[in-house]
Amino acid sequence: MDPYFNDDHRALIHRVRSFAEEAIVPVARELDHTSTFPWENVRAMGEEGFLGVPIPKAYGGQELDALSYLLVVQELARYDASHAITVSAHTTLGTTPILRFGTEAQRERYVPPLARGEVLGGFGLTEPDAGSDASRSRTRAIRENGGWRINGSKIFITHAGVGEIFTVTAVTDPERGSKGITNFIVTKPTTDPERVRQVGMGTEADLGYIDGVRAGKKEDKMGWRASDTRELLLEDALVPDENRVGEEGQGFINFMKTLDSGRVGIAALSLGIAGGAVDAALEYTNRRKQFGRLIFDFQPVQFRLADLATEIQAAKHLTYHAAWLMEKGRPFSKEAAMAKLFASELCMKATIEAVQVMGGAGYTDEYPVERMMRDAKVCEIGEGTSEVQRMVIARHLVKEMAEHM
Ligand code: COS
Repeated sequence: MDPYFNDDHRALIHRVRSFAEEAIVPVARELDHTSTFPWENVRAMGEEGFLGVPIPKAYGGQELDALSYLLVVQELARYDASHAITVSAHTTLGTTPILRFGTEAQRERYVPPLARGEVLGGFGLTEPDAGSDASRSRTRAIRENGGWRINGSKIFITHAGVGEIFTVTAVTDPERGSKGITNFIVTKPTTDPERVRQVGMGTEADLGYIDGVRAGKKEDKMGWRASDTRELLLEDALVPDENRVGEEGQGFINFMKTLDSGRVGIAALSLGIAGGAVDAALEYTNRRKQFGRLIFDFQPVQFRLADLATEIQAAKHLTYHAAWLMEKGRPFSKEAAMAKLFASELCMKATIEAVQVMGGAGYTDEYPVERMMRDAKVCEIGEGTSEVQRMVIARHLVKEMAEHM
C-alpha cells in the first residue's frame, strides 16, 4: 500500500485506469500512426473532470490536491503519453498562469471554459532563438492606443492548432533583459472547426478572437504524436491592456514559476511511461519461453527489471515529495528539477530496456513499448532539457552553500 495515497487518490487511480483501458487502449496505436488529435477522448476527459483537476470549483475545476492532478497525468501516461501531455500542458501551462497571475476579471472570463474542458489552452515561451535560453525572447510588444501591438513567433507550442486560449511572453522593455518580459493572454479559433462541431467541444466564439494570432505548421514528431504541437504566430496582433497578465516585467519570472509546476507534471508523466513499460516487459517475459524456460527466469532479465522497479520507486519519492512541497506552498523549484531530471532519464532507460528484454516483439507495434520509447525521449527535452534541470539544481546548490557560509 502506497503511503502517499488516501482512499480518494486510490479511487482516482482506479477511475483513470478504467477510462484509459476503455477509451485509450483501443485507439492509441492508430492515433500514433496517423498523428491524430483525439478529440472524442479529450471531450470525454473534460467530462471526467481531468482537464481541471487542481483548479478551484469556483472557476469550474475539481479542486483536488496537487497529488491527484499528478496521478491523473501519471496514470494516463501509463497507457498513452499523448493523452497525458494534453492534460498536463492544458492544465499547468495553459490554465494556471491565468489563475495564479491574472486579474479576477481574467480568471472569471478564461479559466472556467478551460477547467471544464470546453476549450483547450497552452502557453507560448519558446522561440526560434530562445529555447533553453528562454529570456532571449524576440517577440515584441509595443504600446499602441492603450493596448499592445505584438509581433513574433512561438515554436513547439502544445495546442497551438487545436487550442483557443494562450498565455505568451513578449518583450515590453528590451533594455531590461529578463525583467523586460511581460505575459499576455491571446485568443484564436481552433484549427479543427469541423471536428469540434462533431464532438461538441473545443471552441467558444464569444472569447473574442484576436486578429493576427494564428497557428503555423504542425510538427511531425518522433513521439507524443497524438498531441498537437505547432508554431503560434503573432502578426501585428493588437492585444488590449486588459489581457496583460501580471505586472509589466514580471512575465519571465511568472513563466519560470509555471514551469516549476510543469516539471513536476513531466516527472509524473515520465513515471507513468516507465511504469507502463516495465509492466509490459514483466508480463511478456513471464509468458514467453526461450531455451526451455521463461525469459524472466534468466537472471540478467530479473536484475534489469529489479533495478528499474527500484529506480521507479526512487522517482516516485522525488516526484511526490515535490508535489507535497507544491501543495504546502513551500519552495520546490530545485525539487521539481530533480524529479523531472531523474524521472525523465529513467523513463528513457526503462523503455529502451523493455524493448530489449522483449526482443523482436518489443520492436514492433504489436506491443506499446516501441511507442513508449519514442514518447519517452521528449520527456528529457520538453519543459526544460536535462541540461537545464542540472543548471537549475546546480544554481540552487551554490545558493544554499552561500546561505550556510
Ligand atoms: N521561480 C522564481 N523566480 C525565478 C525562477 C523560478 N523558478 N527561475 C528564475 N527566476 C528568477 C531569478 O531569481 C531571476 O530574478 P532576479 O534577477 O530578481 O534574481 C530571474 O528570474 C532571472 O533568472 P536567471 O538569471 O536564472 O535566468 P537565466 O536567463 O539565467 O535562465 C534558466 C535560467 C536557464 C533556468 C531558464 O532560462 C530556463 O528554465 N530555461 C529553460 C526554459 C524551458 O524550460 N523551456 C521549455 C519550455 S517548453 S513548455
